[in-house]
Amino acid sequence: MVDTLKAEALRAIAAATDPASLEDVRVAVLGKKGRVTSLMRDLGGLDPEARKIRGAALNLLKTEIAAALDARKFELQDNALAARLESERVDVTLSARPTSEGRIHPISQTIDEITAIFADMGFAVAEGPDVEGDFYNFTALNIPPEHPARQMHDTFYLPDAPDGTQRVLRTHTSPVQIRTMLSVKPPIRIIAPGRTYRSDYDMTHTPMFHQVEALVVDEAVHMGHLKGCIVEFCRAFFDIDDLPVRFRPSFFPFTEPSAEVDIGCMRSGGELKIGAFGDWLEIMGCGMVHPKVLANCGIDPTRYQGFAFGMGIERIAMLKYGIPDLRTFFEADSRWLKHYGFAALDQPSLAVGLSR
Ligand code: 2NM
Repeated sequence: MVDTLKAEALRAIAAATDPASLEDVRVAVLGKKGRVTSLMRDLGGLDPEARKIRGAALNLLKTEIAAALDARKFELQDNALAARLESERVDVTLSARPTSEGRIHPISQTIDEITAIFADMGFAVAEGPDVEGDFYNFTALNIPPEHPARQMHDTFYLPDAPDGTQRVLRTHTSPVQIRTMLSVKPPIRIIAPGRTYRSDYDMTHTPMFHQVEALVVDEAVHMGHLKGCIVEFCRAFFDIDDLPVRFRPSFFPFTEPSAEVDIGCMRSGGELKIGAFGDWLEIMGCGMVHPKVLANCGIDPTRYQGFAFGMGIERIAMLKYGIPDLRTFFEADSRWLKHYGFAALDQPSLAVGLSR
């Protein structure tokens, strides 16, 4: 009788799959009206000797069933926790995968790459206004009043400022260098990326385009520093360690001496291969800052020298990324951007790679 009850109770306990059905089993066996409880009550009708033996057996049964109920209760709790952990599983080591269709524009990407290279050489980024005064855009740069760059058909002139000064849309980012030289003492090491404007529109010119210019001013700065800096930049930007770089004498009003910089390439069958020997491709202008420009900015040219260079961002982006048509940069064509654009999370860095 006790053995059958024990076997039935243990089977029911094992069969309970949740806390509620396990509680039902406990009530049916050990509860006030449970089967063990009622057997206990029946003990009163037995003679003392039999009562002692049966009482001991029932107590043992009760203890064993209570232990089995406890064990099953913990087992069910463990199972429930394991199921919950499994269903709420999160792989925290999984990197984020952007679902958006958004892309970084090749101009932004190229500016970020140039910034990463110069930041590594110790340059800071400087900015200035798109609407400039004639002094910062021309006069301080030693560009004379009759210079062709000042002509109506090259420069966008704006109505005069209230104080009578002539306003223009900056035709280069050099006014940022002028503002920097006027406001901070050497040593200076900056790059100035940004929008520039010229009244020109054909296959290879748009009225708004982007430039980055660099300026270094310190004591004992010379042409060797300029050449080393530019060669280093070109090789890092195009990711070609032995990229041929050539300096050709040139003229700018704001530098003396001045040079144009070419990189080696090969043209064959409509294809352009950068880094090969054979042909040359012009990619920027440079020079030692003209003593008059330093003096215009309150820097003593007998104590300080500087070098500067500038390049068009669309042009070098087209060369690096094989973009054939300048005007497509400004068409806001989402198919073009999907093809030539860059993933938002791939930030250019010299440590990880400029462009992946
Ligand atoms: C170029 C080429 C050569 C240049 C010069 C200066 C300043 F302000 F320091 F005089 N800024 N940028 C410079 C020199 C720019 O771009 C083709």
